[in-house]
Amino acid sequence: MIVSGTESTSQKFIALEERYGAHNYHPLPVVLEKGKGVFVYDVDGKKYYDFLSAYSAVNQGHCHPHIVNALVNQSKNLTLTSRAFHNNILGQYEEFATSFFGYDKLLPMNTGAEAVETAIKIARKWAYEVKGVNENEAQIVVCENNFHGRTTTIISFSNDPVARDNFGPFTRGFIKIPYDQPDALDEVLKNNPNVAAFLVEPIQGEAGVFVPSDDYLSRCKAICDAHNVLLLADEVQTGIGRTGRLLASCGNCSCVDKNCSDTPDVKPDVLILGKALSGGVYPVSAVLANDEIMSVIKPGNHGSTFGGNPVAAAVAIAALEVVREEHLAEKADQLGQLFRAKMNDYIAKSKIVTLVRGKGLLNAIVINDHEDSDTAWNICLALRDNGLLAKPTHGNIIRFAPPLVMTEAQLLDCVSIITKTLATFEPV
Ligand code: IF1
Repeated sequence: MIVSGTESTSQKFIALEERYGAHNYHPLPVVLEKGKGVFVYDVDGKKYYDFLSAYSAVNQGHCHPHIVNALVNQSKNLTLTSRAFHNNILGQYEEFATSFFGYDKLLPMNTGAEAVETAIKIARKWAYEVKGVNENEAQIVVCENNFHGRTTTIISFSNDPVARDNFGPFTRGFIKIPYDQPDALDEVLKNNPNVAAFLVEPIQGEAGVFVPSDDYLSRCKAICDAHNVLLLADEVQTGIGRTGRLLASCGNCSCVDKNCSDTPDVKPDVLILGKALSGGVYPVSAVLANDEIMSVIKPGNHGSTFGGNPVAAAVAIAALEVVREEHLAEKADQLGQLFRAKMNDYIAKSKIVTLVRGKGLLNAIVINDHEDSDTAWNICLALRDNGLLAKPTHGNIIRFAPPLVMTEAQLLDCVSIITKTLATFEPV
């Protein structure tokens, strides 16, 4: 339980945000001041397991020394040149990351939403200049319940009223189909020669960690190929080890782990990365594609003041080195299987939890209550009191996504915190 001293120190910082910050979030009431590996500490020194990892940005663990060193060292030398001049790190990073993920070229940006926007722009330009679609008629197919970011174009094809309402007028040129239904994609592409691309999350994160059928992406890729349509994979949340593979789509990446057999490999035409590309140390995102596609972008077509800056480039190299050297994809795979097995043991005798789903260390439990109930929120408050931080996604789903640097003993400790907490919510 929280002692009154804790409450008052935290309350002071919460009140400042409440008074001076825009109210665009409803955070769990906990004020953090330090992070190390799988742990975060609040302003009173209370220690928590982080089971959100900043929405999968902190896959490498908080303040990973190798990544922080890269940040500190690079920031003493050169932080920003803009792209008006070259810098000596960007090319090294581009060489490193293209070989890491198996693409010809990389376009550097800062946030996930910017990378998604970049992919959309590349796909449209490709449609006009390579595929031969008439000007302004290109369409992009997206999925129901997608989450790709917060820009005006991206929310134009969201179906979350909270993210969308009263932000119109919206960008045209998007067609929505149900997720995990390749036949729906086939139907749209058969009837529409103006489709440039299909934009998809390999697992829908915000929708509640919705894992599609094993062959979903490979079937979508085949359908796209048959209709000369680009597959744009948004791996901002699923990429970089989170789901037990380097990428959730995984095609032809340099991922040499042996866990790639359950889902067929798919190489997206355009790969969108963010979040853990920097280990959460700095905003770094990227779009990767082969030359036939990326070459539609010419000087002046696209860019960003901070995109590809030396600090971002140095940090991203270090963050990817950690993923490879610490075998984080393999760890996520093994720990994820253990986590779901332990949760299923609990669920077998639970009334409050109906199921656990996910892949690697991107998992969610579904609470046996209606969507607008506050049970999931109350469980998260109790988890906080018991030393573990997680956040509901929708009223009745709790996402569990710890840093991938967790040990098996720590994971079992977390399972014990979670199950003991859940037990206090079981009906008597
Ligand atoms: C927030 C969710 C997660 C993403 C995918 C692009 C972006 C995201 C698949 C944009 C961002 C974030 C943003 C964050 C909450 C979070 C989130 F719950 F909203 F859906 F992770 F699950 N593609 N996801 O998941 O990346 O521009 O934010 O760097 O507070 O909005 P960004």
